[in-house]
Amino acid sequence: MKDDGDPVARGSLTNQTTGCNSAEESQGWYIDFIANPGERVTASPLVAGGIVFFTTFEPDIEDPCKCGGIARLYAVQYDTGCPPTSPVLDINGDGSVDEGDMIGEEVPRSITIGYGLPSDVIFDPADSQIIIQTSDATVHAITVKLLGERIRIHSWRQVFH
Ligand SMILES: [Ca+2]
Repeated sequence: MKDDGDPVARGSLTNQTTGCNSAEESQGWYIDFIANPGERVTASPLVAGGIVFFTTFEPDIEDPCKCGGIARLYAVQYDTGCPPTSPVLDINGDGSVDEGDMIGEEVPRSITIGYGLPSDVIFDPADSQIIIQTSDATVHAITVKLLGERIRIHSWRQVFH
């Protein structure tokens, strides 16, 4: 979303619920989770290498009071909401990100990562992995390939309180 200080109406955003529409003239984009009843974002997103990563949780539709549900990871272009132009997530789990991580001719914008409420997304630049924990205590490490230059730590400073 382009924030110029004025309130943004839904009508001035591009609907990216299905497909990839041009977002050039709009003030941002949105995705409605209409394919999976109850699906919602419950944790903070992360932007890295032009991609916004965020998790969603779809409660168990049979018994919404149960603690379980489906956790998904989304990876879309941060400025348009469109799927990445080349594979970003290692969806077949072979440790590398390439054409084998496409579904047919398309780069998927989300994958199911497990069962339970997902945590915030954490990026591990040393191993190029997205780390997410689900409420069933499983830690999911998904290899990613970011667009552009590889992200690495150039320096750091330690702050004592
Ligand atoms: Ca792969």
